[in-house]
Amino acid sequence: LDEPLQKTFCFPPIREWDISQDIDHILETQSALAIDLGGTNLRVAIVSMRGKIVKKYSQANPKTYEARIELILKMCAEAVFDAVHLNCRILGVGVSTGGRVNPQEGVILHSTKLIQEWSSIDIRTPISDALHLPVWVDNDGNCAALAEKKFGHGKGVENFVTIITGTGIGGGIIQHNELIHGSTFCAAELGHIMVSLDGPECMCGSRGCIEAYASGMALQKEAKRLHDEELLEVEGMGDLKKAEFVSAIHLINAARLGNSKAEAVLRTGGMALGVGIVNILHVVNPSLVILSGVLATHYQAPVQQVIGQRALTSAQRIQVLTSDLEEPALLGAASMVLDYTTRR
Ligand code: ADP
Ligand code: BMX
Ligand code: MG
Ligand code: CA
Ligand code: ZN
Repeated sequence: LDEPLQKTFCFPPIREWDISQDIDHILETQSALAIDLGGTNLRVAIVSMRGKIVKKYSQANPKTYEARIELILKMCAEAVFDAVHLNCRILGVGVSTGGRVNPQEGVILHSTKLIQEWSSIDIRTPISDALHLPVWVDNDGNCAALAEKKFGHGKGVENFVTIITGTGIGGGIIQHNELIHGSTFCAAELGHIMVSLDGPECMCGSRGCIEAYASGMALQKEAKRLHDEELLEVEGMGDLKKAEFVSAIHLINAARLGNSKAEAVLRTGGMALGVGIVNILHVVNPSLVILSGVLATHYQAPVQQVIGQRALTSAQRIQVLTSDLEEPALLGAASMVLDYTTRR
């Protein structure tokens, strides 16, 4: 502009607008409340859009419907209160739970004995009524797959499968970038792939399921059996008193210290899981399998080995990775909220 005109239109200099700062702010503050209900634990977390767990709350999952709902609402109320002070804006609630879930209705259709009094349950209504927030629900293994897709090794991978070990074994299948739910919301119940005609009893009422061989609960049962027969203790493990609570962790420690009985249990678990995964490869032929949960690192090598021995040539080259996510089920629950509420 020439001088006189500049004087006539004397605008203040326009502030240089840094859009990346605004996006940063949104990613930091826009958050979801995530809930994960498992065979042992009930967890609630505030999760930011970036997939950061800002704060986490853990309790034992109560054994009755009434106590469970009461505790969920109490933990959520505490988290909503804390979110204000943490400068987190809660957009909605995502629920990850064991059991067959109809995500459209927000209903848990059926659960195994792993979670009692948890069949035909509308979980959406009590939470949305109490918190006045939209609520999304899906199965925990399915949520773990969503988390891998958004934040983990599944980013940009069109076809992959995830297996999550906890008290039970959960699964999730991403096919053409979408979760598979199946005709009655029972797809990807990968813990109940059967690898023998008889085999150990499973919490689902059947037998020979990979969950009955390789889950945290299966290993704990074997640990207890060995402990009762005084076969678990080995030198270097410290004193395992007769009455002490034994867990999968004791079994793993004993195996590491050379206890051959414990090693055999873990070997069988790894073999069962591996054969189960080979079956998955032959049904959906994913390019990647992601193992997550408490036992993932113990199973990666045996699973890879069984694939090498037992899979068809065309399925041999698929990758088996261990998840690098802290809490896949919780993060996946959050991702349902973050993806839906920001979709245009
Ligand atoms: P949930 O099944 O309730 O979702 P978790 O994923 O937290 O719960 O898994 C709990 C199960 O994992 C229990 O059976 C517990 O004994 C077992 N566990 C917890 N930590 C470890 C660990 N470090 N190594 C092996 N097993 C573990
Ligand atoms: C059970 C089953 C699955 C679940 C899996 C992992 C119920 C209640 N649960 O196989 O739906 O995905 O456990 O659950 O039917 P977790 O307890 O190990 O987290
Ligand atoms: Mg779980
Ligand atoms: Ca599943
Ligand atoms: Zn089963």
